Amino acid sequence: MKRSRRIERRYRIVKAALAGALLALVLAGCSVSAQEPVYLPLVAQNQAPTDTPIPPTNTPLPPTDTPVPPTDTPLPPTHTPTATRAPGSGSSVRFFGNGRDAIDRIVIPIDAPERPADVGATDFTIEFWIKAEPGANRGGVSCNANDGWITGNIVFDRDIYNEGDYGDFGIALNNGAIAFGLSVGFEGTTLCGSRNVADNQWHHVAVTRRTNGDMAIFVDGQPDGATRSAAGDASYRNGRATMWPWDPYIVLGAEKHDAGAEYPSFNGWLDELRISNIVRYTAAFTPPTAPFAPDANTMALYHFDEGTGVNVSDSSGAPGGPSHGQLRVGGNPSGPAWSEDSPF
Ligand SMILES: [Ca+2]
Ligand SMILES: [Ca+2]
Ligand SMILES: [Ca+2]
Repeated sequence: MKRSRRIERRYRIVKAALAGALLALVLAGCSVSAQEPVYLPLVAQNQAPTDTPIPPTNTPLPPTDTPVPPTDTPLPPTHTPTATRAPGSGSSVRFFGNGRDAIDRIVIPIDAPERPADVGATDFTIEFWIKAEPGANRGGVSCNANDGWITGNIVFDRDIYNEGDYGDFGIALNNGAIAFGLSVGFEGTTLCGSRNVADNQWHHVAVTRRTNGDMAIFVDGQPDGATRSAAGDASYRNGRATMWPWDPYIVLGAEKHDAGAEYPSFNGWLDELRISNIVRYTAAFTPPTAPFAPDANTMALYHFDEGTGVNVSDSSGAPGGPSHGQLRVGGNPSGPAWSEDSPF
């Protein structure tokens, strides 16, 4: 009995001690609980570190050497034909080779709607009179190369940007001689003549092309080179979609896309441009001695005798026409300028 009381007393002591310990734990818990607000900043530290890299807000720009299409979408000429050419009152157009900002050139729309000046589905001839001062056109072309003509001083530009699709072509000065290039799809070449036309005299130039691929150049009625290259339709495909606003145009006197200094424009005079849907010359001939008169194969004819204003009239009378054009004037000296220096 005495022993069991002693045990009971010890049990009470232990019990009391346990109770005390439990109380202490509870108090300690209350203490931690009461201090929780103190640790709120620690919660804030769990937010994203402020030194996390922030994505750059300046979206990368495309390389600056990527050709950007001009934003001034050209409008087709709206004027009515004048066709009031007085004999002996001829003029020409004088380009200065400014070659930028779509200035110093003549533009002729050929699509939407399709115009007769859009030759190439059949055989064709392009001919004109040209005059240039020695040394004023220093561009050179890559002869016998596809698209080689585009680095010459461009006189007649029926290029489309990049590959030729149905086809594209152009005529340029190659160190004073004529170069005629044409492509169909990925195939094509540049035919180089050797006769100098940059001697400050007027010269008659004709280029011919057959759909079998035959190409030829004539200067002052003399053969100046011939070759056979890509066959097929070299016209501008009707309704062709493009992001390059000058694709569906013939451009005279400049590289139509203003792609850079390596594609120079023409510095000199141009007159009496005729575009035909047949090959008119197959051997030496006497150059014309008077302005052309339209016939059934004349698809476009420009006398450039307006002498003022920005409109150039197509006098061909071709069905589906006319294929009028416009001067886009600018630069220093300001071109194109009307000139009384002309063969007709
Ligand atoms: Ca004229
Ligand atoms: Ca092209
Ligand atoms: Ca067409």
